[in-house]
Amino acid sequence: AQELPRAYLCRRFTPTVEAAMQDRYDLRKNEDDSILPPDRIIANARGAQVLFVSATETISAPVLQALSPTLKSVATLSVGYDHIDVAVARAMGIKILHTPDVLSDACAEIAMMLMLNACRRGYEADRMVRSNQWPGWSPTQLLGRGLTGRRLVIFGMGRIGREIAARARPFGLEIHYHNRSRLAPEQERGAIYHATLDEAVKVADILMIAAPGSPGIKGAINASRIALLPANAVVVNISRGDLIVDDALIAALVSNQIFAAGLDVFANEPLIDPRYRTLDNVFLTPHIGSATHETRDAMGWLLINGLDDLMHGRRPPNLLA
Ligand code: 8YV
Repeated sequence: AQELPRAYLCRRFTPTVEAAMQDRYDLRKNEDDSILPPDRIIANARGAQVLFVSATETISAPVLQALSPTLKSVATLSVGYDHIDVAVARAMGIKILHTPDVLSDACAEIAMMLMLNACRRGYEADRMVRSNQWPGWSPTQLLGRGLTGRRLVIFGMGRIGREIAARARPFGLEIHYHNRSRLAPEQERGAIYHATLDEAVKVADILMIAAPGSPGIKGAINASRIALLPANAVVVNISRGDLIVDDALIAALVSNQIFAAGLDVFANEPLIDPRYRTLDNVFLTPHIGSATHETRDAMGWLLINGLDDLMHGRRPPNLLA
């Protein structure tokens, strides 16, 4: 029998996806699904041609170098690739595959969940009922901020941003966006373009952060930008935590300079800034944007199919480098 190529799986994928991997590879797994530091990845994956990772693994130049020349491809179960040194991989001829498109719907759903819960005080409402602290209905109880007729600014109108816009329109939100460049009209679908982030932030009743996590926009949502937000604004982040300066956002939440925030991503996950846990006006989720059964299967299959393409000399649609 022909020998199967060796692969190492850093995180446990869904059963169907792991079964498909098992058919194609001599597969070794990080059985307990722990987050492996670079030295453990290097030790465990030695000899592998394919490395399956997620955004929790840092695949920096030393990791790529230590696993070369055997390593041919890194397949990441994420659309984001800020955890991978793509330039070094490219220079070394190591192919990088990621998971665009298949997770856009799921991420847009979580964006809506965060936005609605932040605007309508979902955390406080749930807690009131659950903790048996509901004194009964009152005309002034848990008043939120409505969505209808307000302006939603999408920072990063890419694949996911456009799915958010599609879901937000029926809520009666007026859609604005900021990207490095303006979209074509058929992608824009009436959304209003702002050439600078400052201009966009100034009109953001709701600021939705959906931009890819690239070094150039780290800390983009800082104190001076937060100061530009209209009164009672809501900030939502489904992208990467390091786009926000936590000190600045927390200060604005504490002083009620902004109304609320909804956060699915954080700097230094899972060790989030502990002050977030003490605030009533934030709605927090643990990086579950793409976490549906269907989406995680689709993400896994996209990687497997892309690797099959590479094996047969075809260019995979999800090839980064
Ligand atoms: C991933 C994500 O599930 O795709 C991304 O970039 O942030 C999530 O969908 C997560 O990062 C684990 O890889």
